[in-house]
Amino acid sequence: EKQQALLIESASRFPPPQGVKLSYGTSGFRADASILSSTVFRVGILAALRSIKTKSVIGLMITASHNQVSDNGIKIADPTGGMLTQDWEPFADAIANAIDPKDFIQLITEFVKKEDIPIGGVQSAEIYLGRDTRPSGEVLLEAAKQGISSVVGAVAIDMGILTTPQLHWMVRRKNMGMKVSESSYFEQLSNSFRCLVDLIPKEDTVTSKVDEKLIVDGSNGVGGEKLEELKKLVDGLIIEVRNTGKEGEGILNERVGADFVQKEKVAPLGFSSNDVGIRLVSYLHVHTHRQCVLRSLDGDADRLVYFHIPSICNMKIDLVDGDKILSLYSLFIMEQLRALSKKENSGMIADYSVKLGVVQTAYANGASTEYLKQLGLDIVFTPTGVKYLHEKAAEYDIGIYFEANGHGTILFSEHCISWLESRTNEVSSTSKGSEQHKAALRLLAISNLINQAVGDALSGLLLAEAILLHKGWSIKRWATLYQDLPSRQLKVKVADRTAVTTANAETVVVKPSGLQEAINSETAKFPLGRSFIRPSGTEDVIRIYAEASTQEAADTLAESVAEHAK
Ligand code: NG1
Ligand code: ZN
Repeated sequence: EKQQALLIESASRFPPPQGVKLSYGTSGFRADASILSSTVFRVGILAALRSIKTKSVIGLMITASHNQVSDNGIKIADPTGGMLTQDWEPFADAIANAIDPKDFIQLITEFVKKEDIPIGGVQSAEIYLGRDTRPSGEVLLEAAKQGISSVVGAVAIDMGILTTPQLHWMVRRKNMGMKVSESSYFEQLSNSFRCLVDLIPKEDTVTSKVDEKLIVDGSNGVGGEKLEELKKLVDGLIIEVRNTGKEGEGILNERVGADFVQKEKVAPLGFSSNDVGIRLVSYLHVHTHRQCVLRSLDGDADRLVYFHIPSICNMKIDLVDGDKILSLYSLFIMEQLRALSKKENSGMIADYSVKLGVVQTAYANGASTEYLKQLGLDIVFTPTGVKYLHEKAAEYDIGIYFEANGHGTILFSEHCISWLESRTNEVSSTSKGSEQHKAALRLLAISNLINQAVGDALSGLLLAEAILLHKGWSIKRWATLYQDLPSRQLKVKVADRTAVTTANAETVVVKPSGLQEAINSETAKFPLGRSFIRPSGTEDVIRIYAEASTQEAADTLAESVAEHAK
């Protein structure tokens, strides 16, 4: 009764927008920030219910990642730090779109009953709130707080401005019974990075000063700001952050960021031909690049791609995308596993074989898949969207997943971690310092460095850097692991993106009928041709991907497939 009254009263303050249908896509709700207050308020309620139901801390992140600055969005972190369970997505859609307040209340009442959620009981609810640097964040934060406090016994804790992966990391860690703060996040990353660097064989370190400097494109978002803080704790890397989002530096995600760099294959603003030969990085909410190597982060710092500008003559970039990051990680982890299973005289014997798996999507460059196959890896494909990749990767002892756009991470099973721990503890003093011992320590350090809740540009960057230092590789060397097949991505605006449905990890169009046949016949015209279309989960568009033996062929194929999709 009291609960109903509270909901009715608070809901009236946040009327839903008319004439828009919102859906909880691959990354929560996203839309123009001006229409989102009601949605965020309602997701606040959902988060509180989820917290009571799971008896755990739930995270609520206000961000629209690589979308333009006027957009915003909201997504939920489940108790493990992963994305909201898919079972609750229909409820999220239903309450976000309920116009009539009575329907809204009824939806909640029914759901609470169906899920048997003990509101007002002994179980309290705790929700961690985070937001990126978008100006609309503050107003939406307030809406979320009001949604949360309209559920009896629910408490919102504002964790401030954070990257998306930071918030997911905090939720995961809190639910593992550990203390949580931003400084513990930075410490864990920098300590485990140091650990990996200390384990680099000494004779190799001389050669490893290959790229002097790492220049990071912060996408004018939260990632740049956080990297500035993290870099103070990281020895052994010279990091320069550009597009930090400070006054006068430029606009969030406007011609900057990992999404821009990866899709457009051009250098972000703030990078010039003076950066030739540097390692550059770009992240979605952050990018990175290294002197003669660049990298790029994205708007909420959950994506990471590297690039470099090979020639002074033009600003064409050589992109080192998520697939290549995945390949670097896979290669290094395989090497450590191989070292671990070698029987030395140390008595340390690998008594179980670690199941290592790699997860990609249809966007993975065909050359990367070929390369990983040749390494002898087990590769599986899922639909686009981190939740699918993450779920699949969790089936392995060590599961590595990446989307081509730089979103990915590495998951270690509990069993694997305790096995590695026992490997490092049990060894006799004589085998300390053996190759096996070091390999186990490296794998443990990786498990601490990499954000196992969700893809994280900051931790992903440090891992890539540690491996490059270990191998003494420049970005150029890394880029030559394999040569990408030329590819092209296009999108077409459509009135109803749900008109297209797909199967087989989105590689085959099911509806409308006949479309797949048309795509097949276009694709067959090109050597090494591969093409697919799918509805975006985050925008009102159909996305087209094409790959072929030359850039011209990939472009032509993409355009002709796009014609069929219109
Ligand atoms: P959509 O809009 O569903 O293609 C995009 C990315 C996904 C994922 C989500 C969430 C591409 C082609 N798609 O999804 O991989 O990262 O955004 O951010 O890059
Ligand atoms: Zn993002």
